[in-house]
This record gives sequence, structure tokens and C-alpha cells, in this order.
Amino acid sequence: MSTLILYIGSKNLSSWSLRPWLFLRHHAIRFDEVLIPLDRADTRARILEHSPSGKVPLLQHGSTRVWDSLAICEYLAETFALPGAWPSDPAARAYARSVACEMHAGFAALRQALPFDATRDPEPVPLSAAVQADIERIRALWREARTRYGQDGPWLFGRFGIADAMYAPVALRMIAYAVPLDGPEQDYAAAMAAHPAVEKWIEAAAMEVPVPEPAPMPVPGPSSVPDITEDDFTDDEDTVVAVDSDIEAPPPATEPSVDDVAGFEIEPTPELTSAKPKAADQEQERRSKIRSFILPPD
Ligand SMILES: N[C@@H](CCC(=O)N[C@@H](CS)C(=O)NCC(=O)O)C(=O)O
Repeated sequence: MSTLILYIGSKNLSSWSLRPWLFLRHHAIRFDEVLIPLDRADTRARILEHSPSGKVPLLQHGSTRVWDSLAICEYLAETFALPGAWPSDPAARAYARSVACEMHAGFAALRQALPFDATRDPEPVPLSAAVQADIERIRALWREARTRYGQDGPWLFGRFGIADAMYAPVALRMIAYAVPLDGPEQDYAAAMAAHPAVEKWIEAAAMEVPVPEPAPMPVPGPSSVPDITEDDFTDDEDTVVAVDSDIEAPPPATEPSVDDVAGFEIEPTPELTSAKPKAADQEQERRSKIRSFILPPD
């Protein structure tokens, strides 16, 4: 069997990458992971070296390339004959496919207003009517799937399937933006946040170096702009003027401790080896906020 290689984007940002990554990890399928940092000057060029769509995730399996999160999960389900990828009952399967496709093709307002941010401290933000409508729809379909089909386990259709992989980042968004949930939806989001592979993803995301904010452009006032003279330029090519001067240099390279949850190790990518871990106390605080959000009060 050829090696599987999954090309993904930054773990803090790439919700689409999380889906097949989690599906692979959940099923303890061995794969190599190549992480291409998003939002960098060379991101597009680097993705295009592998992915014809210019997007990640992409799965490479021998000479076969699959470049879409849902298509990758489908390919894995077929190639590895994964049990529970879709429910066996035809009516439940049709429902599961519908909700997975609804996610894949929809919820644009939610995705735009609540961008995926794996390590965000759970805090609410004002929600527009369109975002609220997306949230209500997601809550209704989680509730219905869990109530009608979820008797055999904590996932939408009991066993962990492709529909769950598709909704994993949605559950993390609900938590990250402290969207009020209750009953089966709350239990579902909590189960997702507690999935060992999801925890590993978030741990690795916390190790990523954030993309520096661009320095604010000075706004010229009518009389405050001095004339530019030749003295404002330098002939010295090594002199960098006012670029990144406020950005803290990353600490010496450290390797993230990515433990083996599913019987194999993920090689840390070069990008991650120079990562700056989120301070332990900050991460602790974030986790306790998540706990207080997902656990019902005593
Ligand atoms: N429909 C695609 C969407 C993939 C997608 O939009 N990926 C984003 C990252 S989450 C991407 O590659 N963006 C390119 C970029 O940031 O340059 C899928 O399901 O895989």
C-alpha cells in the first residue's frame, strides 16, 4: 500500500483541513502530514505545487490525488472499507449525506462571521440575523440527527462518520464563539471538543507562529507630511527601515510534543518546529473556559 500524504493548511486556521485529518486519525490510518502555512506570501504557490485547485486539504495516495475534504473522506471510506463512514440504513444514510453536503456547500454567513480559530478563548461576538439563522439550522439538524439516529454512540449517527468529520470545525466554532447550546447539541459539541485527535489538533495549533499583523499605514495629515528628500532613502541594501520592528522574534526552535493517540506518530512539520507555544497558563485558562462552556452548571 502506498503511503498516504495529507497536505493541510495551518491548524489554527484551516477548518477544511481538520475534516479529513480527523477522519484519518479517528480511524487510526497511518499517513504523513505536510503542513503549508496559510496567509503567507508564498502560500498559494506552495499549495499549487501539489494541489491543482490551489486549496488544501489534498490527499496523495500513490499517483492518486484527491483535493477536497469531502471527496477525501469518501475516498478513505471506500479504500479502507471504513465501518460507519455512512449509516447502513438507507434513510439514515440519505439524511447523513444531506447534512454533510449542506455543511460542505453552505453556512457561508457563519463561516465568514465566525472564522475558524482553533485556539480562540471562548467569547461571544454580536451575531447578525444571517449568522443566527445558520446557527439555528445547525442546532436543529444536530438535534434531529442525534435524536433520530444517534442511539449507538455520541456522534450524529451513533458511530463517528463522515458527517461528524464535516461538522467537527463547526462544533469548535460554536465553542470558540460561546454560542449558547443545550441538550443534544451541547453534548455533541462537548464530545467533539473532547475527541483525543481534536485535542491533538488544537495542541498543535497552539504551537503555530501567528501571522504577524501588517504594520498600520500612517495616515497623512494635510500639513503634517514633511517633504520627502533624498535623505529619506538609504543606499544600504541591508538596512531595513521600520519593518517588523515591533514583532517579537520567535524563540529558539522547539518541537511540539505530538503524542501518539492512534498508534502512530505525526512528524512535526518544519513550520511547527520553529513554533512559539502559547503560554501554558494562557492555554490552561482557555481550557477551563471551554470546560465551563461545555459542561452544564452543577
Ligand atoms: N471545498 C474545499 C475548500 C478548501 C479550502 O477552501 N481550503 C482553504 C484553506 S481552509 C485554502 O486552501 N485556501 C487557500 C489559501 O488560503 O491560499 C474543501 O472542502 O476541501
